[in-house]
Amino acid sequence: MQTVFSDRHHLHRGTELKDGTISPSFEKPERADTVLAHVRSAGLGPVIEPQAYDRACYVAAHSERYVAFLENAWNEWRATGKTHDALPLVWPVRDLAIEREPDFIDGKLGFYAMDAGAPIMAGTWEAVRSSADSALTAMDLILDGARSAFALCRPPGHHAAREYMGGYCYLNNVAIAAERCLARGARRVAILDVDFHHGNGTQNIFYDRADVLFASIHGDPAVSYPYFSGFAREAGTGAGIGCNLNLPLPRGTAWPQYEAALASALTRIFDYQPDYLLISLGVDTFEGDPISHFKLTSDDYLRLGAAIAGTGLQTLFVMEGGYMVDEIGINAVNTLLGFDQAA
Ligand code: SP5
Ligand code: ZN
Repeated sequence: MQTVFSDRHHLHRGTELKDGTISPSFEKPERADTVLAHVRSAGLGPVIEPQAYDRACYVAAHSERYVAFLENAWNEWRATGKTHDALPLVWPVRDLAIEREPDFIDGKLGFYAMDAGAPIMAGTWEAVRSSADSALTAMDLILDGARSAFALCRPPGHHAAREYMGGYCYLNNVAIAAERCLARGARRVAILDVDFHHGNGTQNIFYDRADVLFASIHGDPAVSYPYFSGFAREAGTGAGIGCNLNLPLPRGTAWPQYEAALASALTRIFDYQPDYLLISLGVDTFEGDPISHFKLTSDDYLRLGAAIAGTGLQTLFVMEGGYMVDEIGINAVNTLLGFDQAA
């Protein structure tokens, strides 16, 4: 299968508050470079650059004012004299005012964020655009007839909601690709999220919709980030009731238990009869991941890819999380090889 990748992800290299200090984020440029090296050494297929897409493609999944915020945030931050990464430090929770966008950047950052995990620096917007454009370009390969494609996206996207960033995510790449499908004539699209963390942003964007089925297998939010979404009772609202499937699993989950949840997600997806399948491919379910708590092995990713191929659907893989830099390439590419071998 073809991989879509942009070097421009290097323009974003964020910091993170952890262990009482600010230090380089787990979500670092070496992640994507390692995956790319394994795509090449495994002979997965050609690697191409993304096309440039109009911002209307991003606004299909996000609000206009949120995209404008992402475009302008660094310049507004810089205008206050600061040169370090922009981070929010105040959030409009519970009874605080959520109706009005603040005028000043410190307030805007909190207004448009769920956590302090999505720092903005000088090159962030260029990197974020290149990541979304990679998902769009790979989606177009599939819409033009390819059985599968791999969008090697960085930064990741699945925590980004219609109007907020968080969890290393800014634009929701898989949601933007799903909207592309629908804009190009698909009737129904299914998204399967196998990142360790619940894809709260993707759920948020499609929660009231019947034309996108969102299914996610993830760490139980009672004990795992993002804590405030991903529970099994979240099944959709309005026209979208029944089109959101959360399968939370306990800490320590290994392949046998994971496979059972995967089988039920794939059954639901098959019954939905989507025109296309989009995978939010996080490999932070790996046993060695530094921030997550499942126990999948590198061989298990071959099984994951084969199971996904069993749906028979045209499938887009979109890179999300995975933080053990030494193994992330093996695990992501094993998923794709497992798919190819079974397809
Ligand atoms: C896309 C994705 O996988 N985002 C994950 C965001 C997780 N944010 C919470 C990180 C908490 C890190 N705590 C590390 C403690 C290890 N010593
Ligand atoms: Zn994750």
